[in-house]
Amino acid sequence: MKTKSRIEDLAIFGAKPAFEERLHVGRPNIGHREHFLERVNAILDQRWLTNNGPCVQQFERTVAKFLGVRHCIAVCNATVALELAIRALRMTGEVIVPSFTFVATAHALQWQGITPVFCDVLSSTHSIDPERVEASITSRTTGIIGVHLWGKPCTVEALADIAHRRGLELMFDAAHAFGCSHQGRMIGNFGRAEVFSFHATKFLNTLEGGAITTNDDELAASMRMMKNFGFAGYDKVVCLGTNGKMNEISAAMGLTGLESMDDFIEHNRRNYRQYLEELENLPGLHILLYDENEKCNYQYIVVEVDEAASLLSRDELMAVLWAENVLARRYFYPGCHQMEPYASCSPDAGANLPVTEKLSRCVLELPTGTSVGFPEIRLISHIICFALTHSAMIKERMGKRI
Ligand code: T4K
Repeated sequence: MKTKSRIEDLAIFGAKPAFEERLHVGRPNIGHREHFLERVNAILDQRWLTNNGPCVQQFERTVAKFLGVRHCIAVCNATVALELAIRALRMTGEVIVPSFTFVATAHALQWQGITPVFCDVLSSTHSIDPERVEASITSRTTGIIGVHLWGKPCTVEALADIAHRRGLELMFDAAHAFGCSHQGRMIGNFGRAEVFSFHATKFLNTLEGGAITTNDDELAASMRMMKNFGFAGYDKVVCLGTNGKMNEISAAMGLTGLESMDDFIEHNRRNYRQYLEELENLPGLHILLYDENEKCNYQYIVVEVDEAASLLSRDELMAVLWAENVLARRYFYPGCHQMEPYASCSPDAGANLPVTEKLSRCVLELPTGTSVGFPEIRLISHIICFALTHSAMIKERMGKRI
């Protein structure tokens, strides 16, 4: 059997993986290539490459319409978008964020001299736990940043209630959540502002890119100026700004991806359902479920490997997958609180973050997206099933290598 012979050749036992055969997490979704190239040609013909050009304007209008939000401000990446929104909301002192997120969420605060206060997450959704948020508020707290991790919405209402009662700003890192909804309303409309990432690895990509969305006219105007050095017209700078502009080629990629979004979702949903079918009933393995009554982008296949019930640990399973050229990833490991500069500032932070600590030890992200289909998922699932049913042999061979 093909899977068996591949497994017997595990690279951890000495075989060399063929680079071009690797199955990655995060392979970009690429829309209609010809449409993209036509747009690029038009951009080159017009010789308008950046600085709020026609493609960026069209991209912003299209995204705002799709999300049903008043303003979309396209930016060069989501990290800068977070920095802009945080500054425009005048957050200072301490801001409460989850530690179980990509480190950019925390860095966007620290970069501006604001202390990210790490808060634990809910084990059900992997998003920030409102009860823990409330307990983390101090006299220095000015805001909360929720992260809709994996495109699964935060408990938005509970967070809004806390922000309202305690006089705090609330915004969301929606880097993973383009095309997702919460109670029928598109993500992009919650809090004072929301930030999307259009990085190559995201559901919708602009190569590199991001956007801030808001229904607040004043806030939008201020962020627009900030992303363009603080210019409020020719020769007139009215505030401290930066260069956060999206370029035209990126916007062209975004417009092209938007045309194919329904296909991306359908493909991702098929992949998700196949993984559910193939991996169901394996001891100690849980796939994070999406609420199919909401709009989802299904961009992430997130597996929890239960340390107590599984026959292999998450890291052992990952080693087997990597040996078989399946580059599953430990997102988000370790938690931000264990990364610098945060670990040195608060070496004991983990004591208050038991769910984060557990998730960072047990979560594994598997390849999906439009570059992965039925045969790849079948192969990945077979490798996982084989590994779990031959765990003793795998452990023994791994032990011998050490
Ligand atoms: N907030 C959250 C919650 C985020 O997840 C992120 C980004 C941000 C904020 C900040 O957004 P941006 O400022 O980036 O717009 C990757 C991405 O670089 C990062 O955007 C993403 N989150 C994070 C979760 O993943 P790395 O360091 O893990 O990337 P890397 O180079 O290891 O690539 C990841 C996988 O994607 C690999 O398997 C290879 C594959 N890949 C990657 C690229 C760039 C491709 O197949 N093709 C490609 O072109 O951070």
